[in-house]
Amino acid sequence: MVDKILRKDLKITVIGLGYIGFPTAVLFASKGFKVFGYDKNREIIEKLSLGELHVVEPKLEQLFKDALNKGFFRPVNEIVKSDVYIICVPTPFKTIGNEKKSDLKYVYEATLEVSKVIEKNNLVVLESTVPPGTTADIASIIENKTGLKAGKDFYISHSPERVLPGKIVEELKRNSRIIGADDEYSASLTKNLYFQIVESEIYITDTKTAELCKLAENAFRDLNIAFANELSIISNNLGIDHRELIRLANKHPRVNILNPGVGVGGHCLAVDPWFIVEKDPENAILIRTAREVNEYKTKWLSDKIDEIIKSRIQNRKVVVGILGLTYKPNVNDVRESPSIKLANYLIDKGYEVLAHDPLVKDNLVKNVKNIDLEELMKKSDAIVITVAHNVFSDIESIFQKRNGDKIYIDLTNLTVSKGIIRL
Ligand code: SAJ
Repeated sequence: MVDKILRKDLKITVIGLGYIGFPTAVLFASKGFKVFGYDKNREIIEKLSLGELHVVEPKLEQLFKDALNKGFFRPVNEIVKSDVYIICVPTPFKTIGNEKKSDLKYVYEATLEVSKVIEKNNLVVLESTVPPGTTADIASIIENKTGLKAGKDFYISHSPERVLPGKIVEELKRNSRIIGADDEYSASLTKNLYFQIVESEIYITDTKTAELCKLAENAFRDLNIAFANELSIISNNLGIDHRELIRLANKHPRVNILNPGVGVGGHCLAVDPWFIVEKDPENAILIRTAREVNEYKTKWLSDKIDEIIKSRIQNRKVVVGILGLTYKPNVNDVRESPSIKLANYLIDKGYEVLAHDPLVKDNLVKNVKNIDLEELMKKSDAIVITVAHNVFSDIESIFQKRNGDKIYIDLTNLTVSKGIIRL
């Protein structure tokens, strides 16, 4: 197999063509491997077959078109026998009572698909973010279904991605990578394979450590953002500008406070820490609390906005316009978006909420109408900046050209002028 990797004479099937699987598949194809991109969503496969992208990321379009034209990348809706199977399916959470638990149904579905076609000496790599123990579980499933033995007849590893949406192609190449495997040959095969696309260090460990490592990275960031969010609430209650506070505190050589915001969204930070809580609920006290603080921040902002509006406008229906629907700036992803949660809190309080986000397609957000900026400015009594997209960098001058009878609120770092309330 190592020879085949070096000769690029290897068939790879990537299962799940989302934000991670698709760029990963395209990157392997761009290096000359024969890559089959498998997704059970037929719409994605049809689109890709026509040369159309469903994931917007810098540098991705050209790489994809080249790989498709040269025949190195083939979108498929049935799993194809290959040497390597890379599982990149989503791992959302499900809410059971007060608890949030990982929902591994897509991982298990993908494992069953692989079990149908896997042969001796093949390699399975699980890239999806999972609770510790999952790679060992899927190895057992494949063993039970096929009679093949992991580490002897077939090889298996966990290689969690670490890329930042908005910089996926660049970071897939540049970031170092962790590979977890429970036998030496699985580890060395995976390392040889990823060495073809990764230009940085590759570190080897066991599967459980690699699984927890990925979760710990995202929980670490979630916790740090929770600290900033909590500080912003305390500052507001004490009449202190948290931007000034954080700017000054960060002058200390060993302090680096992150930016408070509308809350924490996306399919990673808002989800992964719960997978640690699930494994040790008694002891994951800080990790759970950070999640709760970040969720509370959105609710707290909705109460604050309500208070501000009620102090200025009474006895009539108020329209709130929010600028930004995505979970963070300059991406088109709305999963777990705190801006949408904020919009829903405001709707629950009786406001009509309109939104403007040029990066989001209308049909992605069902409950909040996405209209153009001019119409939003005209129809809204209060305008709230929720996401600091680059396209909003001039928003302050647009506000200034308007008469002052509207309430302007900035939940980002975009504006500086008086007259705009910053929370
Ligand atoms: N956010 C803040 N304040 C900040 C930074 C972020 O409120 O100072 C918010 C963002 O607005 C967003 C959320 O946090 O709602 C998450 O954004 P992010 O840019 O921090 O991270 P993601 O979710 O886009 O990507 C993370 C990254 N993980 C880490 O930085 C540890 C990325 O490297 C991972 O590959 C990715 O999760 C993943 O796929 O797990």
